[in-house]
Amino acid sequence: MPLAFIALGANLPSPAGPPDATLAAALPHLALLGRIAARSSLYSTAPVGFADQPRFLNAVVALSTDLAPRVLLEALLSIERLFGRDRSAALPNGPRTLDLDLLLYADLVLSESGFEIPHPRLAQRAFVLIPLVEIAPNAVNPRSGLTAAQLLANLSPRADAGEVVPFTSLLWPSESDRASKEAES
Ligand code: PH2
Ligand code: MG
Ligand code: MG
Repeated sequence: MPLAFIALGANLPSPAGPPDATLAAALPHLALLGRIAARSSLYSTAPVGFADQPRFLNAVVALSTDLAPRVLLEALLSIERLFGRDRSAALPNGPRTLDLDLLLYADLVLSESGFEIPHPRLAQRAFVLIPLVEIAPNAVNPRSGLTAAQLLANLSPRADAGEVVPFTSLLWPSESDRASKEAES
């Protein structure tokens, strides 16, 4: 089954609650689209592109899926709408209740109007690369041939990449917490 990587982001409350509740509540919806093969931890990140807005929470999920790329994209947009995403008057790079971006889809390279894989800004964004490297350091961007870890290493010296710090939430247990809970029960 093809493996897709999806970036999750939020910086406004949604019907599910604050951003950590939104990202946690989005997971079962993503799981309906395939199998969640890996999930990064949560990161609190400085807004990139439009500074005067709340900090974001970001994460990355690896989804193994039989959905074709377009179908997957449409499904992601409909999950965004479920969580109150309103694109009507939205600023580019502005605040949002939930953003689900398709970063990579197997080794596919695709350029259509409004739909590009790999995600065109993947290599510039620490808030995407840090969680991606956490779960898949060797994932390759088929446009450049560089791995996620290489992209992050190239990005590090840049001041405009955005500050990223780990964020702890009871709604988003780390993969190691979950493993130890299972061992106890
Ligand atoms: N998303 C954007 C624009 N800026 N900044 C951070 N920190 N995190 C995001 O997810 C983000 C952003 C556009 O989608
Ligand atoms: Mg985005
Ligand atoms: Mg988006």
